[in-house]
Amino acid sequence: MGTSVKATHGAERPEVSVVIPVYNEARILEESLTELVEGLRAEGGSFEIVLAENGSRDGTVAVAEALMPTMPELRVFSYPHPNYGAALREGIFRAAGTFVVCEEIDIGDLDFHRRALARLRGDEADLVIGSKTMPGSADVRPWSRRLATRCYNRVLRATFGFKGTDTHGLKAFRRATLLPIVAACTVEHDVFASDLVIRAHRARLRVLDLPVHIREKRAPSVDLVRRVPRVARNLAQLVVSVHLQDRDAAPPDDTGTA
Ligand SMILES: Nc1nc2c(ncn2[C@@H]2O[C@H](COP(=O)(O)OP(=O)(O)OP(=O)(O)O)[C@@H](O)[C@H]2O)c(=O)[nH]1
Ligand SMILES: [Mg+2]
Repeated sequence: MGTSVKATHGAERPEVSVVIPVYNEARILEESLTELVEGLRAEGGSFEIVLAENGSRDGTVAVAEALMPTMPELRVFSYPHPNYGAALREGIFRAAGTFVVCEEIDIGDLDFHRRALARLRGDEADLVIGSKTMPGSADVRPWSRRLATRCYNRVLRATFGFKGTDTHGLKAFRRATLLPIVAACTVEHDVFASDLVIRAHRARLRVLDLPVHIREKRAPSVDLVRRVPRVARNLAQLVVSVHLQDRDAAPPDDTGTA
């Protein structure tokens, strides 16, 4: 089903894979990637950028491919239908780095990369979340989206007993540790990010939330209200999936009803 796969990095595995789902981002792609790649080169470590595109109709892939000759760290893959979760999941599977940083093209927060990777290299955490709601964070997105994030977190708390402070957005992890969790995720689109974080908590991985300062490079791309029905549907799927997992993991009933 994949339409194109391009890889120009050498045979050696980079230390860090930065996975970025992109959808209709032609307008900001070159500027954002250039800033990110120059920043990462200045850090001095080995890295690749995995652009996970699906369904764009604005020439996003052509812009990315035009950058590849001057950005040997860039890899691009593309599928036909828009799906944030499917793109992120596939990007994580394709990542070659020891560590994976999940980014967004309208963010590019190198300060988060530095702080998260320091914790991962020091083996202080398995999964680091860039939290938009915990003390020390600064979120200058429109009030409606800040409110949506807080309401969504409340739903996750009430439904799954979620103890963290954020699930959507920036995250970083040691790839080998998280791969089984990513493989177990069942929900796509936006809620994939929550599926991943909730499963990591439930698997008792060490999940560390770090505050981030969120400043987006462009206005929201998808209307918030239009996202609600799909998010609700995907959350319902996640409830069922987690319930079934709990049921399958429960010890057999030994009450002896022979
Ligand atoms: N591949 C892929 N990437 C997507 C899709 N939707 C969003 N993205 C990318 O995911 C990242 C975050 O998307 P945003 O639209 O900024 O989403 P957000 O900030 O979480 O939420 P809003 O800005 O409120 O819509 C960006 O890099 C987008 O290009 C999609 O359907 N497919
Ligand atoms: Mg955004």
